[in-house]
Amino acid sequence: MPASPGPGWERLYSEDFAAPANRSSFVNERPDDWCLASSHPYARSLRSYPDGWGTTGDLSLNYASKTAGVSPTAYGAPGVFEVNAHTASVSGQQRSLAGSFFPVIRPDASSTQEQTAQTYGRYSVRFRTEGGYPAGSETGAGYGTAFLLWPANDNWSEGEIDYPEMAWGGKISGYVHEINNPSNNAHVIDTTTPTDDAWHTATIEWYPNALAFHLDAVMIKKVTDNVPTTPLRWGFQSGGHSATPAPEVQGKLLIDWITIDAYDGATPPR
Ligand SMILES: [Ca+2]
Repeated sequence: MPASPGPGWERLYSEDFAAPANRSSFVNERPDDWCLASSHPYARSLRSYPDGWGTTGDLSLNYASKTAGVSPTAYGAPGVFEVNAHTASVSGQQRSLAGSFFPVIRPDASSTQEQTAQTYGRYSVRFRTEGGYPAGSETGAGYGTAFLLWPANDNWSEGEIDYPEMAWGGKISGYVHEINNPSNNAHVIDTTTPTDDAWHTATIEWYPNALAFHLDAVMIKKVTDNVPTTPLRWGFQSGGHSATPAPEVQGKLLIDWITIDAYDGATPPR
């Protein structure tokens, strides 16, 4: 994990997942609460969608308490957060389970918006996936993840930036939604980089009037329109991608580290 944010940025958040956590430990403080139980080692670092919340189209359920954990090591990386997607019985029904989380960038701030959102900034994640799609197919109904910037006030018309977004085992991609017409994509980011061949580092740099997207330290896209100007929170949602995964489909999203920086307002976009 880069120790210094470098010129132009102030480090707000860094999580290397150094503390192991059992898979059944990601339990929310209250059933409908987004906060993890206060005794959890990541209670000040991450929040979770409540257990049982449906994902888009109800293709799967968010179930942190059955899917999330932190391993001491995975694929040569120390301290790795995992979402272990699988099918299990919930209330007598077989359901596909994964989980969605977002970092707490200012845990001592007074409002939820201040705790989780900012205007402009830099977001980096080192990640990979393992499995999660039907045997013999990397495009069939499996699991997927969107790392996304979403309006802190939940007013979608203020914008949405998804990067990296991907079907597990597919290619890393991304989307910039149109301001005031968010069901349209203003920009699409395509790569030929698979999600499961190696660790990859994806970075969004969000400046006033510019968005720059980096993959493994190479800038792959820069856009200067449809740049949000109001507070957004960053999180990562995993679940059924395009359809409900078959019961035999299982896999993992793995995250080695996350960093989030504030923009200093002075340094021009790279
Ligand atoms: Ca780590």
